Amino acid sequence: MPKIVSARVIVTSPGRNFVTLKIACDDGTTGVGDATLNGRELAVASYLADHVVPCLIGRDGHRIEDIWQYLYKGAYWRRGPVTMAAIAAVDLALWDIKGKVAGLPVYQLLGGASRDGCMVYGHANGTTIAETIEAALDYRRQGYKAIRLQCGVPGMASTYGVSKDRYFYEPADNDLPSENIWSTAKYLRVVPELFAAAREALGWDVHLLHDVHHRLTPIEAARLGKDLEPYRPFWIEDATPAEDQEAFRLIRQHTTTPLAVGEIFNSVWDCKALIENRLIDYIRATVLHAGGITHMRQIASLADLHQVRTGCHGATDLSPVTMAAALHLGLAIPNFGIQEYMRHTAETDAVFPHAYRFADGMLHPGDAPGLGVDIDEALAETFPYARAYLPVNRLEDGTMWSW
Ligand code: KDG
Ligand code: MG
Repeated sequence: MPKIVSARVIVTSPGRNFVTLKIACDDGTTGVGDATLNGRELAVASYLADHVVPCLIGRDGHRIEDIWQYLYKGAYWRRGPVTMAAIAAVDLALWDIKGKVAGLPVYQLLGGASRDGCMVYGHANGTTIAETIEAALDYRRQGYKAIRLQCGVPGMASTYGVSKDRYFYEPADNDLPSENIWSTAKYLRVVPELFAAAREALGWDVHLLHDVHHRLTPIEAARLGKDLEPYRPFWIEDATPAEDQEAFRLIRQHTTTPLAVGEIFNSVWDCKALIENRLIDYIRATVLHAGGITHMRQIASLADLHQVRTGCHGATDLSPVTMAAALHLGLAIPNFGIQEYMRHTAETDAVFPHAYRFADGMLHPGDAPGLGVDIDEALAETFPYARAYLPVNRLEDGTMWSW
């Protein structure tokens, strides 16, 4: 048995902040896990270093399920993004170690490949519709089969989800949170225009997606879903906040546009009703924020029973460790749908060398034993932590957006 002899928390900021756990065993094997929680990174770093690491030393690193249960149930305080990101980091590192000991890529341990690769979607952004279409055409030329479309809202100075950079999008920007102003009426006018222009320019042989970032009430989301139906979107994402899972029933009653939600979920309990009542089509929870491969596999299995597919979160605040783990899981499970792929910067890729590769609109995790990703600790040390926050959203009259 590989006995855990050390576990270190590494905080680094190669362009943005990442928290990584590196576990080492007495047989010399090491494994890496991602524990990044955008804008709240140090809370997870402390949870791990102060409360989890001391409990890991001396344990059998092969006992992944038992360690998961021990950390989840044993703590008494279940769930929540900080806890579940910390548990995920341990879980990913242990799957990495198991794969290395077995000499197999993790997807083989999960049942083997169910497909040749994981279809991904890229982000086409622009301040205007024309700019977004131009970016989308660029993604098409690179072979993407699915593209997310976001554009600025006329009359609004800035829009969350619309990058200043063509290829790299980093929503967490300031030392203190910046503020965006939001108008639902203006937004609901521009998105159907964006999709009409996109179908005109790109045709019908490409999947088009859109992220609402939880900005609408259920009835407003239903309106957007209906208005987009002629353009057959692959999904609209996070149409309304989902703490109240029942809210999705109202959207569902009004539109056949597929619904995706869950990038901020951290447990199967956050989506149980959504899945069992078939109120969504894609579940966006991730191996990082939903407790690792062990728990995400459970969510995916529940979803499979109800014909819901995965469409896991894959923004840049999820490190290449999460991307690798998501690809191993996505390659293996029967109900993989699509994987978000926001490319990391060259600095991030250098700190996290990885085996996954992009070709023909798909990502493949590669065949290196384990997760096929590591952290270059010497390089990581050259990028010190820099506090950064996600922006806050307000309505035009200055109030915080309600539920
Ligand atoms: O940390 C928050 C980002 O990951 C999120 O805003 C990105 O909504 C997002 C997405 O779908 O990638
Ligand atoms: Mg999103």
